[in-house]
Amino acid sequence: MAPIDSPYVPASEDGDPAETAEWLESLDYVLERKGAQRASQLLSLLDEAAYRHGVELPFTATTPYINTIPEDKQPRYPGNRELERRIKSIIRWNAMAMVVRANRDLDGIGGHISTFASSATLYEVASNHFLRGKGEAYSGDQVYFQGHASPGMYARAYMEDRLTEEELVHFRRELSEQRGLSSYPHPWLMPDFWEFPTVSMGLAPIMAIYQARFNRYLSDRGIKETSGQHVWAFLGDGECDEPETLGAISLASREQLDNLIFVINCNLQRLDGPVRGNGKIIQELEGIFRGAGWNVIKVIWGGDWDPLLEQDNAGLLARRMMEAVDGEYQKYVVSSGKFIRDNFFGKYPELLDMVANYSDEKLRKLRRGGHDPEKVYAAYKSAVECEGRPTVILAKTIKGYGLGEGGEGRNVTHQQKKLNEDELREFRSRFGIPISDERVADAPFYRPPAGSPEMKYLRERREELGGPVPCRIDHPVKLEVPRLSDYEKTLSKIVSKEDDDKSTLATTMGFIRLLGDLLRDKKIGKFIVPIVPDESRTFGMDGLFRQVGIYSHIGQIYEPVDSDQLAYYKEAKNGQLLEEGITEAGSMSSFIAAGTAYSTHGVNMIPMFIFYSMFGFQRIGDLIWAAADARAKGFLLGGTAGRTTLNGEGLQHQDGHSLLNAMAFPTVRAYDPAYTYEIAVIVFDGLRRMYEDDETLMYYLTLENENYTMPPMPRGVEDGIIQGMYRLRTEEAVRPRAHVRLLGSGAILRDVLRAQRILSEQFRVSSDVWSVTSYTQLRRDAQDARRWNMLHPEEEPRQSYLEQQFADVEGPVVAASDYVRSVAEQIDPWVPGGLCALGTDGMGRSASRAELRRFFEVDAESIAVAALYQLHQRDVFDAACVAKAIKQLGIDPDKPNPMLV
Ligand SMILES: Cc1ncc(C[n+]2csc(CCOP(=O)(O)OP(=O)(O)O)c2C)c(N)n1
Ligand SMILES: [Mg+2]
Repeated sequence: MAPIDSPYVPASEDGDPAETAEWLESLDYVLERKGAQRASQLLSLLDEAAYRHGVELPFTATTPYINTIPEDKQPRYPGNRELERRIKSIIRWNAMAMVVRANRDLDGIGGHISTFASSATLYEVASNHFLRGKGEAYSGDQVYFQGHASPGMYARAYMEDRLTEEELVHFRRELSEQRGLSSYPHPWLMPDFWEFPTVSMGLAPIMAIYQARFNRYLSDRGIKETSGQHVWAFLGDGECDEPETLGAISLASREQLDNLIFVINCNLQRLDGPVRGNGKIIQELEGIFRGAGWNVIKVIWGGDWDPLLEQDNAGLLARRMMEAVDGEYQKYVVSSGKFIRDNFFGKYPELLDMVANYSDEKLRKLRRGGHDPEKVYAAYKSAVECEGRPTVILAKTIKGYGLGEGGEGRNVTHQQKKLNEDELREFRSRFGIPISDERVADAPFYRPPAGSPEMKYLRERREELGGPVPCRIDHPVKLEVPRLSDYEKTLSKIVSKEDDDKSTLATTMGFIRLLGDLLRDKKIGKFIVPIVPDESRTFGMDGLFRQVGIYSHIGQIYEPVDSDQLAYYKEAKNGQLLEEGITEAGSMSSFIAAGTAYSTHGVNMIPMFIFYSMFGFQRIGDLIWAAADARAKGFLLGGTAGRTTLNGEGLQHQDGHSLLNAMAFPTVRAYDPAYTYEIAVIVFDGLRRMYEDDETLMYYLTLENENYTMPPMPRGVEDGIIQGMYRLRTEEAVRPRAHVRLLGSGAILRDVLRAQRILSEQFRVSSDVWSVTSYTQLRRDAQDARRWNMLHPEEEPRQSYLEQQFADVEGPVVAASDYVRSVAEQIDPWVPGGLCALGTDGMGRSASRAELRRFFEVDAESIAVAALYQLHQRDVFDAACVAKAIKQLGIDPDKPNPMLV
């Protein structure tokens, strides 16, 4: 039987060895005389001829379980191995000590030792020879560090004199007076250090892919030359189970992103145990990445295996390597040399002979590729030199390497945070750290003296590579932006024509027209990055195809089917629109790359990502959270918003809660505008705050697809629109019986206005109607004022914007929106007597808008009834009066509660 997951027939099963030998000799001859290229050509011709004759070759997505780069193709190691080893050992020690001490000082504070222990060589070779700093022109590499390996990054920064001992002592003490080091890579907490948040697994790889593509975009559009920059993503093998990790890899090969390198630390373990105990994660990943067109480099065995592989003419060792599964490889880590001899080599007598003169100790110490700097260097060099394809390096390592009894290779190692005195001593001795027996129990940090060869070497290497990594540049990058007053003409294009009932439009169209004009703006036009996941036509933005072009690195090599049309599908190398296809996660990753370009590239880019609002915060909320952590700026536009406004699509499309999700994101200002002028005001406010005033924000605007009359902007409402509400219309009833306050948002504002008329005409109730653009902003401001007042009880209390607005008007407050009631209920604590919120709680339905609004009880009639009931509760109306109104307005009092059906 062939070895598992290998298409190769082992020599032992060969039916005609003499014939095989002849063929192999011919191959040797060609290789010797004509070289590898000719051999490859002949083999592919043979392959093709065999195929034509109906010979079925097994599908080979994988190669044998040995290193991709053979020993004789390994370049010379350019560094000082001995100094690098000493530096690495010290970094290992400090990283471990940092976690151990943090947990001694505060039990349960957490941290990870074993992840970096397994990947120290991967990082150190990269840091000494490859990862380039930003230099003077933001010209360096962009590096995504595996989140759980952060202690190693801090330990190196300490060696590089970028962090102090005090800071190391305060690892994970982010609230201490002395700056504490953040648990994981969080630019939000360490804005001059970390660039990319990575700890939510699976996000780093997809963000890295789109970052690499965005770098190309910047070059292709002539905005910034990025051709010398690489994007590196250091990942875990367990992390590859996240759908986001592998979900976008075909984009990277399709776009020929040879500026992208994945380094997957294959320590064969994740948190609970083996990643693939019964299989081999490296082979599985190789097959996937090769299938997707990546350059795959496997770094499985260290150099001390080379002499054994050299002798392996019959391929028996390679076969045995392929046979053993990861669960067994993990077991060898914790086993004696004798066990390895008996169990691994002992399977075949020939292999036992091969290692007959190896001591047990030597067998136990045979290294894995990811712990061998020469093998790792060879892989990196080959990766940066690879052209036309992205590279993934699959490096086999040991989780918890060097921790010995303290966790090396054990299933519990991921959670290991404490070492006892013996384990510390053992670790110290194994890595030769100059700390005495007396002091070792305290786990002191160690840094060689300033003028020592280690410190000199370290500094020189980083200088040569252009500066420190990781490093985030935190200077403001200003961009002058236009004002709304410069856009009077646009404003007139997005409101309805007076005296023309047919002049209606949807807020989506209003936004798209504004975007069309902004893209022509001399100050900011070229920096806007419109991003759309295959919904341009839904949002009516297909006109942009022609206006700015769809970005494609290779341009357009076909004549588009609609080339005779005005808005034809124009792809271009300098295209501006990122038409991402159906991937909200990919689009969000592009948003992050563009929205952080001010710090990664020193140029303000303005992403405007428009998507189905249902598939935004709900579906890719974790990426939006990462964007907030990364201090991204830009506009998120939730199209087809509103549970009843997007009426025909049914419950999986109808968004009635993205605003509820959005409220939890501190840097997101979320708005639910009703009119196009509100959109314009919000967009210009955002442009100024983010790009001129350097506020770290993202804007979320819901956009709706219901056409209605868009009135011109009344005077003096701009501030209210931005703060979250303004009074739109007051209607005094004839001989009024009462007064109410009605709040409306989005498309439901029109039902609120209709309710105002019903109340006045049919029930003699006067009212004020307010357009509420953002309950969340109102609440944040009100909360802030309340908190300040509480903490400053002796001072003149502050009044929030919301309280100021309500100061001079009376009456109950009824709010209605196309979102769940909790969105409006956010302001309840500041409404005297409480707020009655109507909303669209429940599962959506496909029906007419009118039917849906009645179903969810947010139509004008339902709003009027709610207002009357509020008045009844305040003894203005009696119960019979409300019951009569319910009847009069045609509402079925026994209809089912929409929240439950
Ligand atoms: C999305 C997400 N889910 C779960 C976790 C919790 N978690 C942290 S590390 C880890 C295991 C990591 O395994 P691997 O990717 O193999 O990394 P290693 O530490 O082995 O290098 C898990 C499950 C997380 N950080 N992110
Ligand atoms: Mg792992």
